[in-house]
Amino acid sequence: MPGFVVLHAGQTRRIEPADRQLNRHLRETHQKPQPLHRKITPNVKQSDLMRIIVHVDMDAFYAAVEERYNPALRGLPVAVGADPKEGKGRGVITTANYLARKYGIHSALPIARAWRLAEAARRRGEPATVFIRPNFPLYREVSARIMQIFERSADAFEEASIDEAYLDVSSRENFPTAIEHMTQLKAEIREKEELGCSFGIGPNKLIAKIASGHRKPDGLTVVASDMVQQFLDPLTIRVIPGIGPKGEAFLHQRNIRTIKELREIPEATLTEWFGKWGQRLFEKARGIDDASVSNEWTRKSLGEQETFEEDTRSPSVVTERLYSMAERIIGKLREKEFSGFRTVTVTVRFSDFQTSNRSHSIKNGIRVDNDGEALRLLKQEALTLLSPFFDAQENPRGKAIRLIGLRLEKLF
Ligand code: TTP
Ligand code: MG
Ligand code: MG
Repeated sequence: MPGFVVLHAGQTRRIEPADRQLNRHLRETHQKPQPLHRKITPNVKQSDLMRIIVHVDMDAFYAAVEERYNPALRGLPVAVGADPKEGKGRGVITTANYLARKYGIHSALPIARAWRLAEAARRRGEPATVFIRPNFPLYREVSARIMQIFERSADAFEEASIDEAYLDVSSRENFPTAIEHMTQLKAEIREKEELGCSFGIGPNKLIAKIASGHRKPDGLTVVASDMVQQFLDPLTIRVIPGIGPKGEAFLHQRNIRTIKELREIPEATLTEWFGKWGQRLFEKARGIDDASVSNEWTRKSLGEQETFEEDTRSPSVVTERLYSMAERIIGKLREKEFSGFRTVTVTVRFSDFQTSNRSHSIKNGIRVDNDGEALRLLKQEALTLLSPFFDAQENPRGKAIRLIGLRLEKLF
């Protein structure tokens, strides 16, 4: 029985999430089961709850974009990078598609060496490699569109590089729903952008990132929290973000090749070798990572989301929650010593997971120095933004609401 689940396109496998396991245990011991739709109570810190973090990385990104816009390239080995000048070129490969990788061509390889590898393959009778100069504006444009798709699908989103992102989907509550959703997302990217990507799902960013690289291309690797150590142990230390060629060589000299071997090194030894980074490495070897998923802009905003115990159609229930969020958010705003805000956003997620945001910006902003007044104005703004979700235009089929969020942006 594998400790973690690797899903490829079209494959599914049943996973028993921790909360179902817990409930089975509770029932067997004649205790009351917990509701599966966990309510995120405002005074429970997110770090106290089980998180579900996704990392997604596009497959052979620059090369895949080139293939998408030039179908003649499909099925051929493609290397994107400097001009090879028949083997005399300077510069490096930015990336190669998976066919070219079979020849040993990869990112950061000197272009002249890539050329020699391609020539050698050609002489063996294999297809010739197509060398292409990078078209960065195109990659940025495609990246921006993909990021928008990812961003819509998460409670919190972080663009980690041109072709990768972290999504916090904790409010989707369990691994199976997250898996289903990410499978859909993968299909959506394939359909809209004709590109492949690999997903990793885990209890934190570190595990999600390692998982997304575990099976590439077109992978979906899921590591539940109780499987973390089993997943990590046999892997090479090189998969740990921050261990580059130098760190790897240093550890190899000390006979440390796998994460299991790294885990056997005492913390004091690691700090002696690496200083403060040694402490982080000690944690990473154990799959520990508390970093939150956040883009710079999210730090400049303040908000809360809450999933209802049961989906609701009651305006008074939703309004009441929204008002109490408003109170807490104004409190936080003052705690963090901001003077005010300019934009208010209300998020509504319906029972079918369709999620909509409505925002309003107030030209001169709302100041929090007169606390009572700011709260009154915020409640008014929030209610104005919320009410259309109850009318036939925004919600023609009268869907029930699953989650509500309130966020203040453009803080000052
Ligand atoms: P990666 O995600 O590292 O690589 P990739 O998407 O090409 O391939 P895969 O993820 O399937 O292994 O990097 C994303 C893009 O960033 C890549 O397409 C080109 C660029 N890049 C460089 O320009 N130089 C580099 O050294 C690397 C690693 C990537
Ligand atoms: Mg990639
Ligand atoms: Mg990447």
